[in-house]
Amino acid sequence: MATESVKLLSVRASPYAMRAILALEAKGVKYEIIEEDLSAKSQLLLESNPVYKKIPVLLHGEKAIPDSLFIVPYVDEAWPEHAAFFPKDPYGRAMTNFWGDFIDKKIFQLAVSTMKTKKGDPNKEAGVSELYENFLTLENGFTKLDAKPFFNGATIGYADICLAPLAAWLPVFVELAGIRVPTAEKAPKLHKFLSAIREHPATKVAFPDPDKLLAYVILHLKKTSQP
Ligand SMILES: N[C@@H](CCC(=O)N[C@@H](CS)C(=O)NCC(=O)O)C(=O)O
Repeated sequence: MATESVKLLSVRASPYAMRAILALEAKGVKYEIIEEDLSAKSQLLLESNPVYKKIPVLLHGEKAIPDSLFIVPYVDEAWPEHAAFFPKDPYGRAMTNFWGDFIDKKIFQLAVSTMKTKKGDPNKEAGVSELYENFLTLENGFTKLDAKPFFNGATIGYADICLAPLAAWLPVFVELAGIRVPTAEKAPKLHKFLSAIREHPATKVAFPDPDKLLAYVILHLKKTSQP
């Protein structure tokens, strides 16, 4: 089945699409990117993710797999011949899923909603403070899972792929949400992770140019913000 065509409905700036690209790159899969315009969604997107109508969607032959959180494990299982994204033992798998979920909800979803909150709104500062605490909690997770430098060990796995787009988006979150990240003294493992992920060959493909990313997000927020 891994010989069927592989296409990804994507948006270059999306951290969720970046996860799907990182997974495909890490597994050495050949794929084609179909760039979506979210202001005029294609019929293909509407049909392949009829529930949420969001990117990314992985098209593998006739199958459509929506959502980065499901695409990454799917890629892991569909191409088992390359380094696995999950540990084999049940506890390691459960904890990898746990931290992946934490990263998605407590880092990305919170950072995005904080970024979209208007300056002066008390929820903005509350979001910034909560994120700071969540980074410290994540540092604890790195320690518990004995990350070196990745949660998955020497090769990237599920939780790493969930977190990796932070390396691309951090300047955007700092600029537009004013988020604060604990220093390297307070969160050495997080900083080590971010350096290692920036050096990972898959990120060279998955991450857009930082200036272009910031310009895109500013424009997108202007277009979508309420008058
Ligand atoms: N939980 C989803 C989130 C995907 C998501 O929010 N995609 C955004 C782009 S970054 C989207 O397609 N938005 C279009 C819309 O909301 O209509 C995932 O991890 O893939």
